[in-house]
Amino acid sequence: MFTGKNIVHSDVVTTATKEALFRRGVTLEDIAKIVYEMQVPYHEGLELDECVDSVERVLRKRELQHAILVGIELDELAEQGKLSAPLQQIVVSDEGLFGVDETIALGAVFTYGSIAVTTFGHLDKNKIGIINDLDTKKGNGVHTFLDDLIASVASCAASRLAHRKRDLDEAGITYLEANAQKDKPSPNE
Ligand SMILES: [Ca+2]
Repeated sequence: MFTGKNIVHSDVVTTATKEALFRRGVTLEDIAKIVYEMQVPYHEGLELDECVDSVERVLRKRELQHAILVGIELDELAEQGKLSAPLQQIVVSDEGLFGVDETIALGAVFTYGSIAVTTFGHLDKNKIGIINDLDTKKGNGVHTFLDDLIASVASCAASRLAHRKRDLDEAGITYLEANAQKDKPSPNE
């Protein structure tokens, strides 16, 4: 019978997700910088704060939260040598044919549509920002899942921004104007 007793509140999951990223040395700004790099060619007046905001919003999505919690947990257990053989060795060595890290991360981007999927594919091939930092820091902790999860969050946030830009275009305002309007006190204040 469904009693709701075993339900974890969304806020708890959101907090745990952000804490897991911070614990692994990843800030929202780190991810936002990737979003900025991916989207600035298409967005006149795009600001890093917009990208941070977009990252913050996609991190409220359960699909992403669950992927992040599962992936980071596996990285951490592998780091502590707590996985059983042969999975322990496969995760630690970030074996090229493993692919489950990418599958989990990719599974979380579908909710943001085709722009998120193609951005994820691009980031998988062209590691930029903190994804590249993690890649070059190999041997310094296990980040087999983390790099793909960051690509996933960045792709979703980039797609969200792209769609927002389209909405603004249709409303006849640019990012610059929208930002300026946001900074203005509302007439009722
Ligand atoms: Ca990986």
